[in-house]
Amino acid sequence: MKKITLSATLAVVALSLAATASAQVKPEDQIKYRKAAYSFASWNMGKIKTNLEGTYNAAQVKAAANAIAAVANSGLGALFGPGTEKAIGEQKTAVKPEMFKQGEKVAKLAGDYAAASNELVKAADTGDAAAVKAAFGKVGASCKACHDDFKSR
Ligand code: ASC
Repeated sequence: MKKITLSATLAVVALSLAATASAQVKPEDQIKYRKAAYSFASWNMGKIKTNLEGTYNAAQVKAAANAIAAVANSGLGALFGPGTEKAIGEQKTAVKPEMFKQGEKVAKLAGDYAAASNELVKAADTGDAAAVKAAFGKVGASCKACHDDFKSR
């Protein structure tokens, strides 16, 4: 039997709850909201990167880390409902349709992203730039892991 981490298990639960939640949001809005969520997380990643490369402002890093964790823990699976595997009118998506057939893998990736983001918050709370740098790298790696498999262009 395969060993499943707690965060992956929680992500599976989140995905099954997501099926209910996604029914309440129009497919084109699911695409719109998930793109907005990842763009917002990306903006916050950029702020942390700038802090690590220049003057470290602990309050700004904490705020950014919390924003990223909020996105990662928000149950994003709800925004990958049926019909959202390709563009709907003007609402484009870079998701690869294969993502919708690999639930277990996606749950693991989503769980890793949430776990890494939660560690980033803990590191940011310490105010230790070196700890933030390490945790930030792990969050970036969790973003990349999903992009490598499931993001086109
Ligand atoms: C970011 C950002 C991403 C990820 C990815 C990591 O800061 O916007 O999409 O990190 O580039 O490889």
